[in-house]
Amino acid sequence: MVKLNKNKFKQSFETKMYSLYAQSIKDATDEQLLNVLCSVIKDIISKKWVDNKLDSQKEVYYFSIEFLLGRQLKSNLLNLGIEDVVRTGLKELNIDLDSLINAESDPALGNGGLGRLAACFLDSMASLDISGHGYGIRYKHGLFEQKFINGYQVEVPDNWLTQGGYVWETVRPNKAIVVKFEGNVNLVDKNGRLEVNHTDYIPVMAMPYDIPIIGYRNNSINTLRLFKSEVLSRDFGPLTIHAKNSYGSYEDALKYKYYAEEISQVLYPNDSNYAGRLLRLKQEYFFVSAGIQDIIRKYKKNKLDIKKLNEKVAIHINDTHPTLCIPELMRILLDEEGLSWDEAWNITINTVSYTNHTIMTEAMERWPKEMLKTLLPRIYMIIEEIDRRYMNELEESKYDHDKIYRMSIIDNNDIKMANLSIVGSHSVNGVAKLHTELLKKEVLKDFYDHEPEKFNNKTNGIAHRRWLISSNTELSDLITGLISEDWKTDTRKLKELEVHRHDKAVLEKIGQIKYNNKERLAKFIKEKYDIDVNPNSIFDVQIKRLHAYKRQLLNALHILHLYHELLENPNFDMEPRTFIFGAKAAPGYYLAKCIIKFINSLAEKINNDPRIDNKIKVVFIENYDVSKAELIIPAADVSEQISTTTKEASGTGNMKLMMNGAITLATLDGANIEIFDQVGEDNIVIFGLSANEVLNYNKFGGYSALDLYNSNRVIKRVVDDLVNGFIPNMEKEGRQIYDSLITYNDEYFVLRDMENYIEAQEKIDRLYKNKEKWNEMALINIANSGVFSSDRTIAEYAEDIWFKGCE
Ligand code: NBG
Repeated sequence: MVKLNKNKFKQSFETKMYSLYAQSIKDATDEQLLNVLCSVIKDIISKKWVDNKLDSQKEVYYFSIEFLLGRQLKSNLLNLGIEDVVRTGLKELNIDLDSLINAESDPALGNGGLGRLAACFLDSMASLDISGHGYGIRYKHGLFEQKFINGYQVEVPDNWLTQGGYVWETVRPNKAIVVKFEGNVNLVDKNGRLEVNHTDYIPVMAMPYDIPIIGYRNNSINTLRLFKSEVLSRDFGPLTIHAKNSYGSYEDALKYKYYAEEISQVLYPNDSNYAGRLLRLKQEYFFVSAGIQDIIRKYKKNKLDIKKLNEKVAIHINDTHPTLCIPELMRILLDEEGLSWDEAWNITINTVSYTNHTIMTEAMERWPKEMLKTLLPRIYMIIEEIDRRYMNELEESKYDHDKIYRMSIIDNNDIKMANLSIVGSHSVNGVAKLHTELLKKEVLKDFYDHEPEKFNNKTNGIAHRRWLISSNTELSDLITGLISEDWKTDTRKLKELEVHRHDKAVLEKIGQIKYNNKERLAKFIKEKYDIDVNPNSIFDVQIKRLHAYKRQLLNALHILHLYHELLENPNFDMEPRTFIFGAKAAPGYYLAKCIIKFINSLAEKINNDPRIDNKIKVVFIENYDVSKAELIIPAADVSEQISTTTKEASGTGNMKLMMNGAITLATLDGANIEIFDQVGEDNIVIFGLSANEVLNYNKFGGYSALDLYNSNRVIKRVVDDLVNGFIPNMEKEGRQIYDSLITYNDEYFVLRDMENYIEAQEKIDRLYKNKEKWNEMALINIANSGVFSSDRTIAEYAEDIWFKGCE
C-alpha cells in the first residue's frame, strides 16, 4: 500500500501540469489532465518498479500474442490504495476523477478470452508477489472498432494511440533488440565446433514499451513489455553491413521501412483460425525472438550460469502463437552460447511450458514449410532437427506408422505448432477440467499416451479486483460489510456469505444493487441507442465473440419463438425480458456477420412492435470491449453460456457474470461444469446435449437437422422465418443462416438443443417470479465464485508448473 499525502499530491499534479504542458489546470483538456495524473502516478511507483527488477527469485515470462488490458487508471488506483486521496485531491482542484477514468483509451490488444486471460494473469502474478512479466506486441491498431450500419457490422480501425502514445507506457530505446528475418545460413566447422553464419538477413528493431503491472497493495510492480517494430537505427552500426543490399537506394530504404513497420501495425482480428499467414508468422517470431533475447541478456548481465537457466527462468507460451520460443531458445543456446544439442534441449524443455486454449481444429496453427524456411532459415533447421530426433525416439517405441505421422512436428507440407509445443515443453495444460480430459482422451491422445506426466489442468480464472471490486463497488462494499475485508486477498472467504442466504434484508440489498446496476446500464442504452429498457425486466446477457459454436443463433431463435408466442397470445404469461448481446465477428467470417445482421433486424422489428407491450426488448451493444463488459456484467440477471458442448474450452465471461450474481443458463461445457459443481443444481439452469452425445454424433453421425425441422412445429416456425420475409431486410443473411442449419446439417446442433433450451428458458422465467429465491440464488453464486479468481489459477501454475521443485 502506498502512502500518499493529499496536499503533496495536489502540488505534484500542478507542477506536472506546468512541466508537461506549460499551462494551468483550468485550461487543460480531460486528456491532458489524464496524462498528468498518470504521469504523477508513474512517478510515485517508479522507484519500486526499478527496485523490483533486481529481484532474485525465479522469474516467469508469459508470452502472449494478445493482452486485452482494458483501462488501467481505476485498477491502478485501487491496487495502490490511493483512490480516495486522489479523488478528493482532484476534487479540490475542481477535477472529476470519473471523467478522467473514462477519458482513458481502452487498449484492445486482444480478441477475446485468450487475451483477457493473459491480462488477468498479469494482475494476479503481481498481486501474489510473483515476479512475472508479459511479452507481447505493441500493435498500432488493436482490435477493430465495430460500428453497426443498417444492422451490418462495419469495421473501423482502432486508434488507441491517438495522442502519439499510451499514458502508461515508457519506451526504453537502450533496451532495443534486433530480430533477423530471411537471408542465408551457413554452417562452418570451426575446429570441431559448428559456427553459424547468418548473412543477408533483414534486421528489424524491436523497441520495448513497458507498462507497469501493479500488484494489489503489496508494493510489487511487474512489467508488460510490448515490442514495436522499427527500422534498424544507425546506432546499431555494424549490423547493417549484413543486411540485404544495405538499403542503398531511396526506394529500397522505403521498402525496408515498410517491411519493418508493418509487423506491429495491426492485431489479427481472429482468434479461431489463423489468418494473414506470412505477416502473422513474422509477428510471432518478432516478439518471441525479442523476448527470448531480452531474457538471456538480462540473465547474463546478472552473471548467472547459462546451464542453470531453468532454475531461474520459466517461459510460458499462451497457446501456440509463441511456440517459436522453443527453437529460438535452442538457437541462442546452441549458436550463441555454444552448448551441445542435448544440453540446450534439456534446458529448453525444462524452461518452457504450454497452455492449449481450444480443441477447434481450424485454430490449430500450421505453417507451410517453405514459408517458414524462407522467413526463418536457422529456426527451420532447428525445428527439422527437433523433429528428426523425436521421430527416432518414436520409432524406438514401436508405434505404428500412422501414429508416428500424426505425432510428427513436420509433415509433408506443414509445421504443426501444437506438436512442437508439446514436444518442446515440460508441461501441457488445458483450461478447464472437461477441456483437459478432451485433450488427453481425444485431441492430443497420442501425446498423452506417450508422456502422460506432462499433462495437467489449470481451470481459468478472472481478476476479481477488476471484475468485482472495481466494476461493482456497491456489491463489493456490501460483501465487505457482511464478512470483512479478507475476501479481497483470499476469495475463498466469499463462501462465508452463505450464512446470509436466508437473511431477507441482505437478499433485498442484493436485489437493490442489481437494480441500480441495471438502471445504470438502461441509461447508457437509452443515451446510445434511444431504446427504452425496463430495469425491472430480466436482463439476459450474452457477451462474447461471435462464433457459430457459441450459438448466439440459438439465443436469437428462442427470442423469435417468444415473440411468436406473444403475438399468438397477448396474455402469454412471461416476465418482461431484455436480451442483451455484445459481440464482434471476425471481418472475414461471413456466417457470423449474418448472425449479427439477423439479431439487429430482429431487434428492430421486436423493439418497435406495440403489440407485445414491451415484454421483449433486444439490444445489441455496439463495439463490445472490456469497458463495456465492466458496465454490462454487474447488471446481468442471466448469463448465457450456451456453446455446443465440448467446443468452449473454458470461458471466463461465465465466471465474471457468476461473481456478479447472475444465474448461469448453460450447457455442460467448459468451466460451466465447474460452476455447476460449485453452486449445485438448484442455483444454475442446465440444458442440452452431453459431451458424449456430441462426441458420438461427431464420430458416428446420425444427426439430421432436416428431420427436426420437419417434425417440430416450433423449430419449423422460427427456421422458416429466416427466409419468408417475416423479419425484413435480411434476405441474403437469412438464407445463409438457413443453409448453415438445414442444407449443411449444422455441425453445432443448434436445432437439436432448441427444445431443451426453450424449457430451460421457461424455468428461468418461473424462477425469476420469486424475487427472494432469485436473490438467494444470486447470493449462492457470488459466495461460490471465489475459486474462479485468477489468484487461485496463478497459484496453481506457480506451484505445479513454474516453481515445481524449487525450494
Ligand atoms: C479461448 C477459448 C475460451 C477460453 C479462453 C481462455 C482461444 C483460442 N481460446 O473458452 O475459446 O476461456 O481461450 O483460455 O481464444
